[in-house]
Amino acid sequence: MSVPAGDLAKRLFEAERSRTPIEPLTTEFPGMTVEEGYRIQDALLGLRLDGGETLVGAKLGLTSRAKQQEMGVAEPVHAWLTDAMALEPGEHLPAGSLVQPRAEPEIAFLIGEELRGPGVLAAHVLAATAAVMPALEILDSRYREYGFALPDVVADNASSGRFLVAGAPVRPEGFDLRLVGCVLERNGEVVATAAGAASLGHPAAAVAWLVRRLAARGEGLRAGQVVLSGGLTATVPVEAGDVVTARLGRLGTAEVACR
Ligand code: OOG
Ligand code: MG
Repeated sequence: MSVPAGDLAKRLFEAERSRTPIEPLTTEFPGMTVEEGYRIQDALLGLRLDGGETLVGAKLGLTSRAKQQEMGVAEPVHAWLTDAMALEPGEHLPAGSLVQPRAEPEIAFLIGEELRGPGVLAAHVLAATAAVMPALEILDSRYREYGFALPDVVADNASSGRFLVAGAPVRPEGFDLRLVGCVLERNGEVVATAAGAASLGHPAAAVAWLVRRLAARGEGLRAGQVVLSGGLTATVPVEAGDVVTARLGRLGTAEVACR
């Protein structure tokens, strides 16, 4: 028997709107599959679009060992990004707008040419990328204390909250994205370090994995879309008064102040 995807999407949508965390869906539906999680995620996107939001791209999650160990989930996931989730450089994050915000450093891709199909590799992704930029994702789970299994986090749009894409756009040519250093700071203190290779070996390989997964559903990435290629380090919790900074070598710096 399948789960009521539309109803569960509404439950997650309402939890986000009311900032009231809920029990993981798998508590009520222990047999829920990852596939059903993606159906709920798509229904949730439908609710956002009906509410006036615009699809601006996609995100990868749980692509680095640091993240998989932190969350106890050993498989990558993907989810959607809308304009309502975007922070512009310099914009403050109102602490009260999210329930349990956690920040993570990522490398963002601005897609320059359509990417679709089951045979897409990292090389195709790099050739179709207009620019790479430093990013911070501010996660927020709809589940109490981020307690979830794989199907739950998929349904919850991979804990999407807000995201900032910053820096000056850099073409992904002439250097190795695996070797881009990553330093995450909170209030000037270094809390985690990594390199681009943390995300599935190469951030472009992570994006290629996403494109192949979308191809299996008849979808792809369009020119102009933004992709977050996966958190490189474990997250750091943020609260009012915190400034969180992601330094990503030659890509530059993304910084968010929370108040
Ligand atoms: C799931 C979202 C993971 C990432 O970059 O790994 C994610 C979570 O950690 O709550 O966005
Ligand atoms: Mg992320």
